[in-house]
Parts: sequence; C-alpha cells; structure tokens
Amino acid sequence: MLIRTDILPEPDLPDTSHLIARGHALAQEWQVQPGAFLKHHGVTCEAEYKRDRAAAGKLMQHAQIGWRDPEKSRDAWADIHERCAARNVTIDRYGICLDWSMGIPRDDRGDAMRGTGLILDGPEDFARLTKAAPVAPHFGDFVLGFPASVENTCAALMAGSTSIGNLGQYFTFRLQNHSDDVTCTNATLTALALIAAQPVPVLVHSNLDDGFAALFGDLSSGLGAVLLERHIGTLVGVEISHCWGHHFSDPVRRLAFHLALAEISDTPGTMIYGNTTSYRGSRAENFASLASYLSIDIAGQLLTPTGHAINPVPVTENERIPDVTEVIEAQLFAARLADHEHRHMPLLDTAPARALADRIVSGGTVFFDNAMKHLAAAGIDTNNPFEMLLAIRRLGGRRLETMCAAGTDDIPSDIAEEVAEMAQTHLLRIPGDDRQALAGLRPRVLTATTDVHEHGKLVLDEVLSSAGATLIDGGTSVEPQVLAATALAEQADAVALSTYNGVAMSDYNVLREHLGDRIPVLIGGRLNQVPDSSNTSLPVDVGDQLAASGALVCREIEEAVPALLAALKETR
Ligand code: B12
Repeated sequence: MLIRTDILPEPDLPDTSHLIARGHALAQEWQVQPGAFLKHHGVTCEAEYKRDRAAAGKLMQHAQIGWRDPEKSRDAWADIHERCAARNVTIDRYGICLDWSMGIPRDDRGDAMRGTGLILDGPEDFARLTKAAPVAPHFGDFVLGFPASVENTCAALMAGSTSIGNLGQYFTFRLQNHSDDVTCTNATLTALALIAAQPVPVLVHSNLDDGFAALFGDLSSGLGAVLLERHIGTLVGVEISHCWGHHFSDPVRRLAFHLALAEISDTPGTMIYGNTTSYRGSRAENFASLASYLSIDIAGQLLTPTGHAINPVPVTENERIPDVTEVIEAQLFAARLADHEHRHMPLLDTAPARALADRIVSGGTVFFDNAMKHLAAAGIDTNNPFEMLLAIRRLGGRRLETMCAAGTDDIPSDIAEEVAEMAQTHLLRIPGDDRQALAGLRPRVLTATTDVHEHGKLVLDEVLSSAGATLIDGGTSVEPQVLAATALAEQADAVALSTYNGVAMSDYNVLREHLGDRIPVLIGGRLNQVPDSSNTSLPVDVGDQLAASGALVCREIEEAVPALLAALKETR
C-alpha cells in the first residue's frame, strides 16, 4: 500500500500556483520568435506544419545532430539540409543533442563534467544555430526535466523552437552532483507553464524510452505512462507529443504501439525514434537494422499518419556520436526506402498489429486507472501537477509497473527478452573451468552504472550471478564517489562499472580516488571521451588510458570472469 509520507515526506512543498504564475509571467518577456523554419513555411508553429504535411500524405524526416563545438553544429545545420536538398530529400526537423551539462544552470555549469554533446552558452547561441537553414529546431534533450529548464526553454523559444522536451528525461535522467528532485520539479513545472502561456501552440516532447518505458516489462505499461503524462499536461495546459522507438525491435509490436498511440492521441507526434538497441554489429549489419525499423515506421505513417517524423539513425550509432556525412547517408537511405515502401504496402497484413494495438490500449488504460487510484488513495493530489510529477519520479518505473500493470494480458516488451537472450549468449562463451573457479570463490561484486544506460548492467548481473558471484546492487546513475563509499561499506571484492556517457576516464579517476588501491575495478560500456584538444568534437576511445591507470577494461561481458579471477588471485 502506498503512503504519502513514503513518497512526499516534506511537510511543505513549493506552491504549485505560484510556480505556474511565474511561468505565465515569464511568457510576457520570452515568446516564440519566428525563426528560419517558421518564416520559410509560413506557419506559426511546427504542430501546424506537421498537421498540414500529414494531411497531404507527406512523410517527414528527423535528423539528430549536435557536436560539442557550436561552430561545427551550425555548419552541419546548413550542410545536411543543403546536401540532402540537392538529392531532393527534405530534412524537416533537427533534434539537437545538447550536452548533459546543459541541464545545469549556466552560472553553475563551469565545473560540470562534459559529455559528448553540444554546449550553447546563451540565447544568442541558440538563435545563431537555428538561423542556419529552414529546418524545424527541436530542443528535445536536457531542456525540460533539469535545473536549467527555465533558461533553456526561454532560449529555445527565442530561437524559434515550437517543440521542446524532454519530459521523459525528467523522470529518469540524473545529473551528477545536481540531482535535487524538488529543484528539478520547480524548474520543469515553471518551464511547462511558460510553454502553456505562449501565443502559439508549442509541443512538449516526451521520449518514452528515455523515461520509464525503457524499464517496463509490459508494452501496455508504456501506453499507461503516455496517459499519465497527458493527464499532467492537461493540468498545466500543454499538449504532450510522445516519441518512442529505441527499444522497439519486434516489427509487429513496433507497428502495434504506433497504432495504439494514434488511437489515444491526436496531438502530432515529434518523431519515432530509431531502434537504436538493434545496432550491435558492423556498419553494414546495422544498415539491415535501419531498414527493418524504418520500413515499419514508414508503413505506419502511410497507414495512420500521426505527424511523427521518421528518424534514420546513422549506422555508426553503436561506436560513438555519428559524424555529418554519416547523418546524411542515413537520411538519403531513408528517403529511397520510402520510395520502395509505397509499393510494398499491398503485401503487408496489418491484422496482427491491429489486434495487439487493441490489447495495448486496454492494458494501458487499466495501468492509468490503477495509477490514479493508488496515488489518490495515498493522499497525492492527482490534480496538482507538482505532486504528480514528483510522486511518479520518486516511485520509479519498476515500482510503478509492479503497482499498476494491467497484469491480465502480458505483452512482453522487447528489451526484457533481449537482455535475457544476450545474457545467455555471453554465459555460453565462458569456459566451464572459469565458471567453476568463480563459483568456488563466490566473490562479492558491486555492479553499477554512472548514467542512465542500464542494459549492460542488467546483462552483467544475470551473467555474474549465474556464474556464481554474489551481487551487490550499486544502482544506476550513481555518482562515482557514492559508489566508492558503498563498495567500502559493503566490503566488496570488486566493483564492476558500466559507463556510456563519454566520461569513462573522469568517472574512473573519481572512483579510484575515493576507493583507494585495494578493490579492483572492472569497467565496460562506451569507454570514450572528447579530448580537450579535439577539433572534430568526436569522442575517442580511452581504453588504453584506463588500463594504464589500473582499470580492468572489459569489451565484452564474458571478459569479467577471467578479469575477476586474476584480480582475486592477487587480493585474496
Ligand atoms: C539504449 C541506449 C540508450 C537508452 C538507455 C535505456 C536504459 N535505461 O538503459 C536511452 C534512450 C535512455 C539513452 C539515453 C542516452 N544516450 Co544512449 N544509447 C543507447 C544505445 C542504443 C545502447 C546502449 C546499450 O545499452 N547497449 C546494450 C549493451 C548490453 O551492449 P553494449 O553497449 O554493446 O555493451 C557490451 C560491452 O560494452 C559490455 N559491457 C557494458 N558494460 C559493461 C560493464 C562491465 C563491467 C563489463 C564486464 C562489460 C560491460 O557488455 C556488452 C556486451 O558484451 C547506445 C547506442 C548503441 N547502439 O550502442 C546509445 C549511446 C550509448 N547513448 C549515447 C548518448 C549520448 C545518450 C544520451 C546522452 C543522449 C541524449 N542526448 O539524451 C542519453 C544519456 C543521458 C544520461 N543522463 O545518462 C551515446 C554515447 C556516446 C559516446 N559515449 O560516444 C551512444 C553510443 C549513442 C550515440 N551514438 O550517440 N541511451
């Protein structure tokens, strides 16, 4: 049973009406400016453009861009548009990959650890970027949901952006050393109110896969999350535009989710994200994954146009942030595939996806009703957007799903199946002798991530526990110094860290500094960092540097076992 004081123990929370009034007041000064895209198309907002294009049966294309260096990003803004236009391909919108440090207010950002994304200093930098070509600017990452939500929303509006996000990130993303949730909620709600008071409709983007849906075991729970977020949007007076797709690999489930979403929402969608989790191979192999998910998304838009742009993710996605030429290649590929797809449509039997969509909608509705009931029974004011946001964030995806999932008609999400399959594959690669040796030693291994990426840890947990280790859960998005303290308190034999955000070296150094020399550290994930001296803004591998500093670098899960055995030989 849910009790208010377990979730919102504070005797006094900030006054919601005051925050909303502040957001409305800010709208006097900060209003959407007609940028290059809006002027070029003669529309007042992107939602209007999307509705027109969808009604005319036109597909829209989304490209995700943003490198550390603002000049590189600005040149790319023009370059990608021009080089695609020269091949008769229209890029309708750019999703801007702001760096995670952009979630921290400008004045406090100085000492923050930087990831791999774009860093813009002030509103004029936002505007300079979006002026470079008539492509809709979508400020979808690290704006809403963070302490800097208000200043970044102001800057995005002034730069002509009428699609701003990312509400999904509010629920799950944490910034190292800046994770106070009341501050984040204050800023997010104020920014939402600022958006609500704009003279033209501004879409509030929410990427479900950035939020709880990434962790849900049942597909209908994802739709339940959409209904919950839409309820919060109604309370503030904004339209929430949902994006999804990273974790949707199965074609029938992918199409079914699209149809289910179309049934419950007529707000134009921002984009359908690429199925990035299927990018696990070489570039050529990844092209097959690109074709697989794009053909479903194109078919979905032809069957039921929702305004979502398709999002061809470059095939280098699993190596690092892609470069300009790779972005262009993926866009041209998508446009050509769409030409073919029209002729494939008569071959498509949509009945299984339609039947599944009905089950997703009914399961999602039960999830929503259960959530509202449980929250109200616990004493949460379900008509207060501040309380709803904070309560849902604090509950977390796993608890929310356990409490609210329909449970009668399980529709497994792809990721639950994929993690189990990956674990099995890696487990089979471990020699029997090594497994026996590890089981004999039964080491206590603390596993954790320092960012939101959790799949590596989930697979590792499964493999290590099956191979005989005792696991200590160090959590996700944990600060390295906190991790060190847990390892020492729990007397762990080893720490196994999974890290992806392009700060592998910095995270390891902080961890080692607080851990001392005794406990070995295994490290895996995306082990790279943008060098301070970089003129390409692309991250480079730091595996050798990590190894030279004493880390046990693992490129594959199974490497953890020999690494642990060797380390334990020395320490025991
Ligand atoms: C899934 C995913 C997400 C999901 C994560 C969901 C979740 N809850 O886990 C979502 C959508 C939320 C997400 C968000 C972001 N992501 Co992401 N994401 C990915 C993706 C697609 C897969 C990574 C993954 O989990 N793979 C599955 C694991 C099991 O396989 P693997 O990575 O190959 O790992 C192998 C080994 O490394 C080993 N391993 C991994 N860890 C460990 C640890 C140990 C100890 C051992 C022994 C082995 C080991 O195990 C695997 C098999 O052997 C990659 C791109 C890609 N296709 O790889 C981008 C990627 C990692 N993301 C990236 C980025 C930039 C982000 C964001 C910052 C984007 C943004 N602007 O919002 C945010 C992160 C924000 C934050 N606060 O942390 C970048 C990282 C860039 C870089 N470092 O160069 C990538 C590479 C995409 C890209 N090309 O830009 N992401």
